[in-house]
Amino acid sequence: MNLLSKDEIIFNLKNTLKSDYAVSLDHAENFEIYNSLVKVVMRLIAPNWEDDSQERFGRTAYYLSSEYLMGRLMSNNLTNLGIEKEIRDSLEEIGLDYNELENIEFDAGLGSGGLGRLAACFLDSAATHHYPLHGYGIRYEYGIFKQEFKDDQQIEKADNWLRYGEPWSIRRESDRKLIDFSDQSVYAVPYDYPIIGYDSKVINTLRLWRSEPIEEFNFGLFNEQHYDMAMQEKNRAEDISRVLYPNDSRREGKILRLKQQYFFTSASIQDLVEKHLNKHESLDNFCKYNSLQLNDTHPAVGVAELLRVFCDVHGMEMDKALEIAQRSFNYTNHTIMNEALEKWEIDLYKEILPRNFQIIQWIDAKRRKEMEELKVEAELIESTAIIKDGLIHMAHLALYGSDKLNGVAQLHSNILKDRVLNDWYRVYPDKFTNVTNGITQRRWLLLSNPELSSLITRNLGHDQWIKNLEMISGLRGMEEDPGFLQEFKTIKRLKKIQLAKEIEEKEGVIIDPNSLFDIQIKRLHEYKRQLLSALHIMDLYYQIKDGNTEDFTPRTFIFGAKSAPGYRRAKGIISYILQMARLINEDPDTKGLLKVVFVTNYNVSYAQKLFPAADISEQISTAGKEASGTGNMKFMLNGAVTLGTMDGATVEIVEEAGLDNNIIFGLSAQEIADMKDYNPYHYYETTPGLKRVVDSLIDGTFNDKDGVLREIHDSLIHNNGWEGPDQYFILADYAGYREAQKIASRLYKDQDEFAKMAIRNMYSAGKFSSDRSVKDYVENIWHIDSLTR
Ligand code: NBG
Repeated sequence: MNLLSKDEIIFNLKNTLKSDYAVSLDHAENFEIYNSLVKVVMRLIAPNWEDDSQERFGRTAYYLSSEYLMGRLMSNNLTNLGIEKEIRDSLEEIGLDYNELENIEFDAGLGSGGLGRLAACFLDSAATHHYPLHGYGIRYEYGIFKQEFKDDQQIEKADNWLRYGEPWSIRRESDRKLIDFSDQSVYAVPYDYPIIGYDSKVINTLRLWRSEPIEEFNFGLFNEQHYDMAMQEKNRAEDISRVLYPNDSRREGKILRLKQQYFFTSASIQDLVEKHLNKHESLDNFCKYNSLQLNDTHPAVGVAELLRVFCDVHGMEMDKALEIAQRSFNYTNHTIMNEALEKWEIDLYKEILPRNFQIIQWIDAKRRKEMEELKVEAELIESTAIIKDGLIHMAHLALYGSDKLNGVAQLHSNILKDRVLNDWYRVYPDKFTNVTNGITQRRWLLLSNPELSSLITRNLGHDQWIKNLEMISGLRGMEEDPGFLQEFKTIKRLKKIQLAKEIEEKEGVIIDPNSLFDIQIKRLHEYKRQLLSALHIMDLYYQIKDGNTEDFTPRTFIFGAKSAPGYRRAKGIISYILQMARLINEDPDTKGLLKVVFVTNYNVSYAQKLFPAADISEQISTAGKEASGTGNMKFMLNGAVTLGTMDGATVEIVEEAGLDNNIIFGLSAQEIADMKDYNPYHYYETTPGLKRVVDSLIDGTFNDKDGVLREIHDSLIHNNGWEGPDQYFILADYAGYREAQKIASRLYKDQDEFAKMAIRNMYSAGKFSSDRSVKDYVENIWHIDSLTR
């Protein structure tokens, strides 16, 4: 890559400000400077990017995902290009502050949690290691909502992330695709984002589709002064890519979601077919050159859509097209929670996508016949049906249409085989495989924690861990070196001070960096059990009120989480924690002992400040429910001790870092599965401290205007007719959790020993790089070669 000198950077920046905004540096707004700077960088990478998007001769992998949680792009891209320092220095020279510009950038929040962040990590890893992997998704006009708190409740505001423009993407009008639904047609217009690897010559592409009307607006109606009606079609078209996960509590919302899925998947498949035919004579060898990864079931419509394009448009035989589909697609399952294993009502589906539905029917019939020929028992044929009980089972379509299915951690993959998809496993054992998730150490250590990164590099004597995280194990034993130990502790303290400052500014709460920072940051969901932690905090509070503070380790509990807007109980749990935080923080008796903070609008940028500052990483989901978790890996890499259950990838974390260096409690996945006639009431009555804290939900301690706290309370101990009590075994695990917390606070008293545990976690994190995950996909699923440059 041709790098620019400082003078050239300044010269180009000034010129861009002139040409694009007609302002000189002295009068420019920060966002104008930010946008212009990005444009300078875009010009720098253009030649390489063009080469890489033209190439695609060899076999290439494509990630189809409804979510990409990219976060901010500038610092990541500049670091990966190796020009962050030059840019900083250049800006300084003209009196500008890089950090201020950085704060101008909105997070690209086109995702809601781990699944979307994983997609972003994979793109980074593939580009870094020269693998041709491109992403396809939706360019939502508004990303994940902006969270605010009012009267101790979450409220959602539109995330207007495009307000200042979108300098990192290029709109490619000429590549637009026509998308037909039964009741409307729209254009899918692509916006391409460069995916810049670290110290890499390869630039991959994330292509996000925007939905636009065929006709801008109805001139005739406008002329007749029916202004709203004149814009109706335009709005309807744009609604398709308006927001991430529109509320689907009613039929209209469900239709919109289905349209979103078909919209981006159809556009992507049309695009791939076109690209393929530009290079090859026919579609016969499509599966030789293209590997399509279905990220969960959102793009599963693609199986039938590929058949439509191959057969209806290009005249291929259905049987042959299905065979090619089955060799092109692979499917990753990210959860065993029922609500995410998508099923569509036949009537709704048929109404919107009649042809796609016909094809699914054909596929399902074909599957039945094939299984009959294989002499599969009738019962299995029925249970694995794609269409049954009035519903289309998208996971089954994805499975049948794919070569491989993978879970995202060993335990999760085993649960898929043994329980959730056992019927499929019995028929197609060879489809099943595992790829344990990972995270990119570039964003989650190098960028988020430069201080720790530098300590690692200095002590290893090289920085190869940035591209090969396994190298970090070279620090094994360093915890016994007093100098290293001291430096680690100093850095941890520094990161805690930085976070405390951030929290004071943003949340108006003062926290003490000397206290133990216990952090739980993830989506709010009952299975993740933020409530378990909250109940225990009440327990500590009552202990303080009772005067039992001898030996008390001062602690700060930090939560960050968004709840789905329509998820009543999750919102109730947020409200409970917010009220509790106020009660505790305002009570003079807790001074110097206990603080609780629920950070507002938890997102990637906030996460980058939170992970490095943690002492304890809370990973306390009901065993068997968390498919993998990736936050657990980010904490580990930044030197935190996991306090958690044996769930998801935490099982593998403990395998790598040792049981002695983490604090594990609770029922195992097997024990939970074996739990018959679970009686939480018994625990409620007999577990020390439990009854009092559970009752704090309803005894008037907190405001329960809409009755949700009572509902949560009752759900813990009563059978409500449609579900058993305490679905997530909070009461059964309470004693274990309380004990684990005691152990944590005892361990923390010996600061050196605690830091040693944290360090052992850090240097054992090598396996959890997304570079390794991507290599696993490459070797076992995608079978692509790295590009030589
Ligand atoms: C999430 C799981 C996490 C997992 C990520 C990435 C969904 C549907 N699933 O445990 O809950 O780490 O996927 O695989 O978002």
